[in-house]
Amino acid sequence: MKSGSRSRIQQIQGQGRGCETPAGLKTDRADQPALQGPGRGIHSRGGAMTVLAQSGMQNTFRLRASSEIAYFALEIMNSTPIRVAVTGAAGAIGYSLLFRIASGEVFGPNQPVIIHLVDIEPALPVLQGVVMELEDCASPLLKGLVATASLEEGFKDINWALLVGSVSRKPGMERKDLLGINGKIFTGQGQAIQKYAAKDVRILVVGNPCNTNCLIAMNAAPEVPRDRWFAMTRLDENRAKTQLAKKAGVDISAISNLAIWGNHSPTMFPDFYNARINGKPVTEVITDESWLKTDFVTTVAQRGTSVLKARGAGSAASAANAAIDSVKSIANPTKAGDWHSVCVCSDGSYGIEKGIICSFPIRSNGKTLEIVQGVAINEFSQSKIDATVNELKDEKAMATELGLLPA
Ligand code: NAX
Repeated sequence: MKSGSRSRIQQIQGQGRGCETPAGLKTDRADQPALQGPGRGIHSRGGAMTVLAQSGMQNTFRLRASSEIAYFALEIMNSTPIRVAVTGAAGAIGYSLLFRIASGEVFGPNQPVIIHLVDIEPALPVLQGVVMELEDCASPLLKGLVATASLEEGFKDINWALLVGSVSRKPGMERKDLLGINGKIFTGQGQAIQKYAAKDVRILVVGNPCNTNCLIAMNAAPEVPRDRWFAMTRLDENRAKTQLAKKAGVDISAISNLAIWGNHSPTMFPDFYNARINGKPVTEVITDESWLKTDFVTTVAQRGTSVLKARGAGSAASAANAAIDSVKSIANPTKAGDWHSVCVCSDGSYGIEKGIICSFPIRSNGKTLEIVQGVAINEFSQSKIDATVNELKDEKAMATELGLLPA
């Protein structure tokens, strides 16, 4: 791929300038000076609607149709669409992800989106088919599509980047070879994000090796704050929760506080000691500790391989689902007392090397994330965390040796 080449195959722009209210009333900024801030420009074509009051909720207005006696409470959309880039958009995970973004499931039912579908040049014909299908969903929230192999177009003004695209490991390929190929991709994408993305951009890396790819991209974009970079271990968390729920014979919603520590790889540690089932420690409900330490950890670690063997293809729908869960958990406040798993730039918590992208127990206040402090770690857990963190340090050393990270 020649980055920066203009290879856009389709662009639907300009639709995000107004918004349709649920009553089908067209809004238009150009002739509506009265309202400022989110939701500005709300009026009917003939000016029949008047804004009576703005409720405590952002973008919720109480409206009255002057032609009618009744009062209506209408929830209206944000007038400004956010731009979301998905790389590897022609791939399997992309196909499971894009339609859910367009439907409003990820960013909410009132948030219009413009999706940037980014892939390499040879994938553009396939991408064109994906674009057609997205259009054919007729989602009222989808305000534009940009399908491109150009990093400039792909990342221009984006608020979220979901970096899924990467090259899969081929038979006979060493881990270092894979890192060499994918590392270069993430260097270019990091630089492009710094140059072209919106100031509030947040980035979730899914493409493997996702922790180190994220580290490489983050280092290639020193002006993008480090707390905006995330890599995905949510699929491991979801897999672990399912195994615990099945073993305990409880509903999945009974499982909480399940943190994945370390690298998204078979070395990751699903921390069953601190997880809870209906508020009780897992070890009080599942008393077979040996099962937890062996079968459970191994099943979660090998789940991707098991899916691959059974399906003849890697986890795609569950991976897309985990990406959606990750974004929602980052962007919305965490339920009281709970936490979730996402890889963030280590601040040295729990003695984990500062600056590496590592999975921790995380809480969000909807704007910023914090690594949960004071989680108890016993000898077994510590040995597991050390092993997975050592693997991250090895990958970092490898990337440094390959010139993908500063020495
Ligand atoms: P596919 O092979 O189906 O799709 C990959 C797509 O990426 C292709 O369309 C390809 O053309 C595109 N691509 C390659 N280089 C690119 C570049 N430089 N810029 C933009 N696009 C590029 O793979 P898929 O099943 O979608 O998996 C994508 C990635 O997710 C893989 O690296 C995979 O290992 C990783 N996964 C990560 C998971 C996680 O939990 N973090 C779980 C699932 C998955 O294994």
